[in-house]
Amino acid sequence: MCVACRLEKTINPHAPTLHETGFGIAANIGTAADIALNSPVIETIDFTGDQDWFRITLQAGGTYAVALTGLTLSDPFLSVHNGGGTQIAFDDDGGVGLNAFLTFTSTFGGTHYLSAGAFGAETGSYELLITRTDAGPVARDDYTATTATSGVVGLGLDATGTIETGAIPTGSRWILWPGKRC
Ligand SMILES: [Ca+2]
Ligand SMILES: [Ca+2]
Repeated sequence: MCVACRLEKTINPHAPTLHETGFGIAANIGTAADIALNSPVIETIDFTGDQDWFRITLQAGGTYAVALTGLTLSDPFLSVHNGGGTQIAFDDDGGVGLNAFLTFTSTFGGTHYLSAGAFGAETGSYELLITRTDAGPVARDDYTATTATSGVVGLGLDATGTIETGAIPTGSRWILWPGKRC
């Protein structure tokens, strides 16, 4: 239990233990805490200067919105870091009031870190949320559903493809013919 919590418990044994919940979250790329898109995380800034880093894998070219909203924390501060821990974006008061909010477009695919912190000596609980704001990757059709298809399959040979979207229309018929396109 942290010093502040011990003091709080001494004064009021029934005080909530908000200060303990995020105490073990590292402020570096060694963090064991993860966050997923559209899944808000509630944790705490436990002491002056505390930062909680959350790991997430993002796609190159994706545009993301990150919101750090104070619950008992009155002045959140947010930053985004690349896989090596270098800061690539930050915000203090881009949200409502003193809350932090930013959008950024990832220039590379892979591990990123979101850092939840506070301005000055603030402590308290917060909610961190990341969402994707662009349409996401466009599904690429490997073979068309017309006679113009480039797909070829022969007897005794394997052919692979992916159903990227939608469904096979009702009444469709598949005909296999040696050495011919189907
Ligand atoms: Ca913490
Ligand atoms: Ca702020």
